[in-house]
Amino acid sequence: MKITLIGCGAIGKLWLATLATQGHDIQGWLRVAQPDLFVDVNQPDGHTFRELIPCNNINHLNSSELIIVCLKAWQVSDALLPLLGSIPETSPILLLHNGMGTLEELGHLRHPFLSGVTTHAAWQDNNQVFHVAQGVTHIGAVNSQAESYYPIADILHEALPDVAWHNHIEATCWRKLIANCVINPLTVEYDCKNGELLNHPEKIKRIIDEICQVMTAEGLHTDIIELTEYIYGIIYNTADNYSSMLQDIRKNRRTEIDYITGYLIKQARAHGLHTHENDRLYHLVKNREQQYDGFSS
Ligand code: KPL
Repeated sequence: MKITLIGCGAIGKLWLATLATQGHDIQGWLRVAQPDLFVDVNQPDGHTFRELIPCNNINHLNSSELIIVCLKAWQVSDALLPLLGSIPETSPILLLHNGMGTLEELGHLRHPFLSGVTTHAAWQDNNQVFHVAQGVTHIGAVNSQAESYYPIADILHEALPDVAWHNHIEATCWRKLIANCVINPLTVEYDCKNGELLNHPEKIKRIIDEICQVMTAEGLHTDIIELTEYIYGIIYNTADNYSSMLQDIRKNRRTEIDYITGYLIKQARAHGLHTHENDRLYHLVKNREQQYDGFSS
């Protein structure tokens, strides 16, 4: 399959490597155009992938059958809007990022759009990617044009298992949003690994209670006990990791707080709900961001 992958950070390179290994005709797309990119990925089982992947070829983009976007949430609309005219209108576009709210920024969607969340963990050091935790990627259609594209889940599953198709991806995205609303800003507050949050159960409870009220107002099914178990499951499974938000703060990079806690607060306001604990954490992270002189890329 002819695929363009926009955004070549750690998770993007993991998809480039695994899809190229499956024989797909894949290219990368970088903000600063380059003819190719050296992709060096180290898998947990010791397998390595070290190859040059072609990049930024407009003819390839014009005929790509699938576009995968692995950018940070705040980069999506600026990167994607100028490219939409060059992507065939029948080619699905899969957005894979933390947080919610990017679809609203894209306006009327003519292409089939898919949304997804992943629990794979990968980090990059000196251009070497380390795939440190196997996970699951959940994907699904966000507009009616995309509903018939469920076979993409099998294609992606062959490359980087597990991939699961969901008929109601919004509910799955909300679950990941809750995990991010709890773990990401709290790890910034305590400057700690995810696992250390087990010492702060009262704060975790307050955040989850507020989110459940918003989800109920949105008409989504919520079960506080089940959601709490799900969040603690993620904290245990990623106990030794630093959250992506804390990594961004430590590197003076813009965080995804506007699309995580910021999105939750916006939805709460629309229903006339107060979210005191989430408001506090939102301002804490925004203040930390403002302490840098400028964002580094
Ligand atoms: O997705 C994550 C992130 O760090 O952004 C979590 C689930 C919090 C794991 O670290």
